Amino acid sequence: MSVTRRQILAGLAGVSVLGLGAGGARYWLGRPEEAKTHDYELIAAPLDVELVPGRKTSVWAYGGQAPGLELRARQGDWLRVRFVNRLPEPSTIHWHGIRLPLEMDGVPYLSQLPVLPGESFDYRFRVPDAGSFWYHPHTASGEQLGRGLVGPLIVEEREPTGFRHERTLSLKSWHVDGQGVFGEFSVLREAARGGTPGRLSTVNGQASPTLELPAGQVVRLRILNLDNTLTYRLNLPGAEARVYALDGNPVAPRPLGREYLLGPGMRIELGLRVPALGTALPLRNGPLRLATLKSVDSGEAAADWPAALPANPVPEPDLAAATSLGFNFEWVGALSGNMEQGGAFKFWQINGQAWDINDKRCAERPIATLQQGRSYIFELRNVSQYLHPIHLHGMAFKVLDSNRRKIDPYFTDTYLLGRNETARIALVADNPGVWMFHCHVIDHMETGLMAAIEVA
Ligand SMILES: [Cu+2]
Repeated sequence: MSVTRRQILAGLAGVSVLGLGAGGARYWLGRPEEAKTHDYELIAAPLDVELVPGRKTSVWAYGGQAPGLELRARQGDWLRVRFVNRLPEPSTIHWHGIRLPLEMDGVPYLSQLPVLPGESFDYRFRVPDAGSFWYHPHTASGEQLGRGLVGPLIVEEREPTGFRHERTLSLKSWHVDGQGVFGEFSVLREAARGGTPGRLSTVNGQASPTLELPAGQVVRLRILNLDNTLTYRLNLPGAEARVYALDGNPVAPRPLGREYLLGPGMRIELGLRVPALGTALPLRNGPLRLATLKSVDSGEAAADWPAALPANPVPEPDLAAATSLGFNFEWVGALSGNMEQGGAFKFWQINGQAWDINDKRCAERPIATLQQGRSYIFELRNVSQYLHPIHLHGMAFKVLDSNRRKIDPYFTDTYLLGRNETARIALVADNPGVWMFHCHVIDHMETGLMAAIEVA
């Protein structure tokens, strides 16, 4: 049994689910009759966990874990998740990066009504692309994601890849004090800047854990940034690591280099050649250690670098025939005057329009309407000093170029737009509906930096 399979089983123990193993084989856990209607019963509920040693933190968990239960499906198959809300407030689940029909996208009042406490909702959709994705609410995001409602969704390739071992590393910082007590998820002065950071950094819910990896093997590390705010400056000094995929889409394998900026919502898949037995490598955010990767005996012959992962069936935009649209991401720079009426603060806007999270009808005013089947080029212009990981629902896009860095064009669902950067992305508008287009710094999204794009 591989390291991966053991971990999956350990992670699922005691939870009532039907899952897919790393090799694609189905196995049973829990009550078989439930499998007729869904693959997973995913319960969101309060849970006490120990984030700070000796202290209890009351988080909100998916499937009894925070970050949530790792969901797995096989490319091209259906994923059926019964979401059960045992939280004290309404919620939904959005499946970040999955190309699916609008009614499964989890956006309140657009895809579905919020799922009330005590209610459930069945999500059912096919997963067209293999890769590392994640799920989270699209309601009261600052608090709900902040309390722990974030989880990995791994879509396995249909055929075995060259990787025999893999690990998922979910990065999240928590807005807790030294006693493990939650403070504010959003502070106004921070929302108007880079967003409110958590103070306690964790990997898979543990502060600075030691992760054991098989010596001599090339391990697929799926690193997911599930944080509300932080852009991690990922680095693995002393390691032999290659990039295999970015945000759910394969790239031609290349050395990791000195560091990689992983913004909120973004993912990177690395091949890591695990060094000789007993070696410890730091995984770092800039100079800060996030985790220690320790090599342990695998009992297997040393492995070579796997081949590139197979490309996903994302439609190639027709650049010659594409229509260009410009999107400016700006700071509003004013405290809104409508606080007395219960309005939201607005610090950010796209093309002069700030999204109001309290206005259920914002989606009825799309910022752009795309003709179904046509190709488009978006020019994204960041007219601010802060980083904005720009995410589009419903469709993957191809990053073409940037005025600030050299780009090898690649497909993604989230692009980290640097300060004063202009980048061009392209897509085929092949998925009808009204799709959220927003910054994944949750503070930015909740104070204006969100819009709707219609495909009709
Ligand atoms: Cu932003």
